[in-house]
Amino acid sequence: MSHIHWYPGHIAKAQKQLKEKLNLVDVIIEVTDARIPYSSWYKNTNELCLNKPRLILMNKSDLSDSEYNKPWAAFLNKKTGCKVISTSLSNKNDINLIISEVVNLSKEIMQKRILKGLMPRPTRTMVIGMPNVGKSSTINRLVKRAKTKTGAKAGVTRQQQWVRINDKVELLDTPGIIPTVQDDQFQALKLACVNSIGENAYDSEYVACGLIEILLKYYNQEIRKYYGFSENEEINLSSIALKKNWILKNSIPDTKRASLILLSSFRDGKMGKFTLERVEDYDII
Ligand SMILES: Nc1nc2c(ncn2[C@@H]2O[C@H](COP(=O)(O)OP(=O)(O)O)[C@@H](O)[C@H]2O)c(=O)[nH]1
Ligand SMILES: [Mg+2]
Repeated sequence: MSHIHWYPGHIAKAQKQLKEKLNLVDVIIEVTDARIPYSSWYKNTNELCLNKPRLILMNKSDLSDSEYNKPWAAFLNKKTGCKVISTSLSNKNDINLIISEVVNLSKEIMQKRILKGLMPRPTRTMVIGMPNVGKSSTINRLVKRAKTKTGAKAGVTRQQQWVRINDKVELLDTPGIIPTVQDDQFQALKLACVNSIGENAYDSEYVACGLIEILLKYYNQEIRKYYGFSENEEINLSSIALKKNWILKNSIPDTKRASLILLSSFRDGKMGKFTLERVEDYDII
């Protein structure tokens, strides 16, 4: 039985819309979540992206365990051949890096245009990724950069849905959503943990139990400390609810409440900086 449900009809439509947009660009910026680099990276992107040059961002790296950012960047680079960088809302420098990487990645295409006798033009790029990984935030940050750099010049205002970031780069101002088409339930569970899956597709207690299991595997000490459990106490939704004194009528522990608060504390980094996946578990080929 599967616990997290997919809607194949929506997926086909979303994929078609995404392909139409991808046709318009030279370079693709794919955003993933640094806490689950494997599960938030779309495995068929090479095909979906028509083999166009692509920059992969491991975003929300302010919430991930910094020890694992580099190994995961190396892993994704090995699997895709793409440049991979860690980014986050709190890192102001990464926007410049994104822009310069996009320019770098388009050099060959621009050279070819010139050889064909075509007019030089700015590199066109767009941001894609699964839900909630930070696509809109990344677009907003890029667009803000555009204002400060080119605001005073004439002729660089918005034209249709393209935003001129600088004289070399134009950005499509809406993201491409990669439908979370996953038949792997463990991957789906981790996507639910980072809020990348609609909340009505799963039961919060099921997802929270899965998250507890992963956290106990990799961050046992930290979780015990966070909730105040000793070495040999069992940690589950009931024991957390009891500890917090979240009790329903008839003295039943409020496991629903425990699950919702656990998920939100994990998602906003209150519990700590955690990465839920390890390269060793996937680096088999
Ligand atoms: N901590 C943290 N939160 C982020 C980061 N990037 C985006 N977010 C938050 O994640 C949520 C989803 O971001 P959004 O850009 O709307 O994701 P989208 O669905 O991919 O467009 C929002 O609450 C953002 O504020 C980041 O680098 N760090
Ligand atoms: Mg968005």
